[in-house]
Amino acid sequence: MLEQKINATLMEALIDEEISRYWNTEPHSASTTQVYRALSTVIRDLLLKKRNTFLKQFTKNQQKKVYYLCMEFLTGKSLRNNLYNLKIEQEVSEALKKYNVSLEELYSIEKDPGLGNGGLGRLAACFMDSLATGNFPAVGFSLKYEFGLFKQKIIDGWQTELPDDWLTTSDVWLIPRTEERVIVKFDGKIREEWTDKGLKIHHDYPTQIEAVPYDMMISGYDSKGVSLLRLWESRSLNSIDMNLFSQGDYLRALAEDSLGEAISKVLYPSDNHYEGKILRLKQQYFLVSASAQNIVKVHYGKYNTLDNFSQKNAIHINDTHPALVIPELMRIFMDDYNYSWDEAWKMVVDSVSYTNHTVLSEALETFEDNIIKVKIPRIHMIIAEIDRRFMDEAAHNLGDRNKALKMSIFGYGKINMANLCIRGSHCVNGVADLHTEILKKTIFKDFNEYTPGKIINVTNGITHRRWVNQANPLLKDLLTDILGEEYYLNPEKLNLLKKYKNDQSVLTKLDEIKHQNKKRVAEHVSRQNHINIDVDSIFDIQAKRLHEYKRQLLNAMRIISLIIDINEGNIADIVPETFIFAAKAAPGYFRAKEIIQLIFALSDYINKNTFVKKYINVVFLENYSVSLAELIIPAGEISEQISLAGKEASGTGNMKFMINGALTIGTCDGANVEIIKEVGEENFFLFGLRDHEVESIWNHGYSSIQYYQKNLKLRKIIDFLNKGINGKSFESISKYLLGGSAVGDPYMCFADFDSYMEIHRKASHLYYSDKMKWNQMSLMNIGSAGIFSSDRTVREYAEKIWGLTPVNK
Ligand code: 4GP
Repeated sequence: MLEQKINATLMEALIDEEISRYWNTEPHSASTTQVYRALSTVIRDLLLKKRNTFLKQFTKNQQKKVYYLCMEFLTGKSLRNNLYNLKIEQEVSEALKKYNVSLEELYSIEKDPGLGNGGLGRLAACFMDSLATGNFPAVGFSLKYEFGLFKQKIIDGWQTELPDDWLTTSDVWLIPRTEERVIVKFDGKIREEWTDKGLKIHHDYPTQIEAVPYDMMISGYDSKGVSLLRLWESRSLNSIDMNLFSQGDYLRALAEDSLGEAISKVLYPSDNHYEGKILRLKQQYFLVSASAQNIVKVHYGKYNTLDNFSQKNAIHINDTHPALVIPELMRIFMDDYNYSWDEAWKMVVDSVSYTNHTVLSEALETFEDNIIKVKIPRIHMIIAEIDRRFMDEAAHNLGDRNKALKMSIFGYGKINMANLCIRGSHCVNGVADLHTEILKKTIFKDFNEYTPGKIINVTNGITHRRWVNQANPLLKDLLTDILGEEYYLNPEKLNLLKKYKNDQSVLTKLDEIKHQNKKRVAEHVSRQNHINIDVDSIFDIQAKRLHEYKRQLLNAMRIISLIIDINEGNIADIVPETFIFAAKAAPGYFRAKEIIQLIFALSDYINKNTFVKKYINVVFLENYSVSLAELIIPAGEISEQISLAGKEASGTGNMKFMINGALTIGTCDGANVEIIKEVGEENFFLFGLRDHEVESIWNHGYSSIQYYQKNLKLRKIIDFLNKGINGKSFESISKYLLGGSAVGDPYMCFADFDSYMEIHRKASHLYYSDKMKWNQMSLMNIGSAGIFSSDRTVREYAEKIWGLTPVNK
């Protein structure tokens, strides 16, 4: 697909040229970092060329484009993904011999751009890959955070956060587009003037911040498509006050500068959680204003009118964070291009769509009405007018103003961003069947009744090319031997693997691959944690953000129960198990940090206790990231997907483990429900309360004490926590579980405990008594995972939401 077919000789020439151009040195004396930078620059420029060719084509066809707005894109490393997708790993590897360096070495020096927290940001990155692969014209918009998600260091069991300076290597992938910078304006006062042409808005903007775009290219696999990820950097426009500077007041002269730059300084480190901070509001408005200005300018430049704006642009808001694009587009259409309210509103609603990623109340965004009024007064005016019109219309249609008020964007002095998103979009989607049903029944019930059909489901997906083919090359080789390469672009073809479920040689090979992947992880654990783990024991992994609702604590409770049994000599049911955890907690989330501390203490306890260690072991891997996930997921045998039913919107880790052959121990939550449907309940270890049971128990007043009193194992766990581990008491966790002033155990670990213990017994018994059956179930999971590819997900978005067609169709 490259204009010039890449071979090793050409590659060498291109790398040489970069080395000599940048460092004026001979190829043989270039350092590894220099070779990394030279190679990455070559690939970046190839992709840029390819994107330009792709752009020409869809521009010529006057095709619709999708703009995907998201505060997070957790892309993972670029070099390997791009070489893989361009299908030139072999040629590059060959070329690198000249520089005495291997591809693996180069891959390892690249830093993960941590521009996201977890599921939501990783999903956005998978979409960019699948959109490019499907030849869909797509642009992602986000911020160029100078510091991505913090680096996690565990010191004495406690998570500490260190800055993540990802730009020191990965800046090489960014192409500055200073000429396309725009101005984002804050603060000021508005004056309205009625003229013979209508209302004129006068606005003084004392704070003006420059938004400078940096472009990152994301290659499709074996396709013409290249997605563009445009990251905005904030710079103060009046970068330095020359008056103050010449008077010698350097610090004050520069202070102005740092205010502007603060906007894109750091990623908010929270997942599924929201805080109404002014800086966050500024980040959000900065992102949407810069992006909307850019979109409109490109459109106008091409068509010389905005009348056809919604036919040519789909604008997607990923979660409510970019919600302000709705009033911002209204502002641009009305104030800058003189459209009437009704015309502008139609253009906005027809082009905008919105995805919800969570039903957790603490994650649903609201901002103080007053903050918006002061910081972005014109936007506040427009939101108020959107709401006024909406309330009049809904009150009229429903014949009941109070009912209409339940959908209002304003309430209790706050602006409800989800209500703004639903009102301003033509389509709203949830991310898994169950999640969408819950949205329709609960938080978006009134909207669903008011505009039936507007809320739809599109189940999440992952790019299997990164999560299997790159992360698990041994499995890729086996699948390719059996199925050929067709599944790379048609993941549904993985289905054909099921024909081999009784083929002993395939099952044995799957077993060997898992073993090799476990060895890789064991080596990493020995290097990082100085712990030796038993590669013949079952690997049970829970890797995801640390959150109460995800219930790492339930997993830890089971480990404690096993320790107690082993110490008491009740070992009849005990089998060797290795528990691997990886998780970051939001820095201010005390309970989550405490749970990390508990897991760490358990690991420490076991590694000091040779008797317990004979049976089980626990490791906590620091600094969970895309790269670490790529290492550990292929080694998973049990995938822990144990959120309290009704709380996890979808999950995508569940899909990544499944496609790598892990069996899931999971609740009926999020996309687990669809995984069960695909793979069959017989190939899934299902446990726990269903979402309606959770709701009913909760509504009747959940009391963890009642479970505690009836259950000896729970009582012993609480005693263990109170007694402390290696001298550290965990009484505060036992209090949290038993309650006091607040409801104890709010995520119902006690209610699901027995069922969780039982399903684990079943799983580990099977693992040790009938490994072939286990491998067969593993094969069925891989074979059923095709539908969870993000290629399918983006096709559904394109058809059902964006009205987007691929180039050349
Ligand atoms: C996450 C959800 O928690 C997860 O279930 C889902 O798979 C993912 O989005 C992608 O849709 N939500 C967040 C968040 O990351 O910050 O709300």
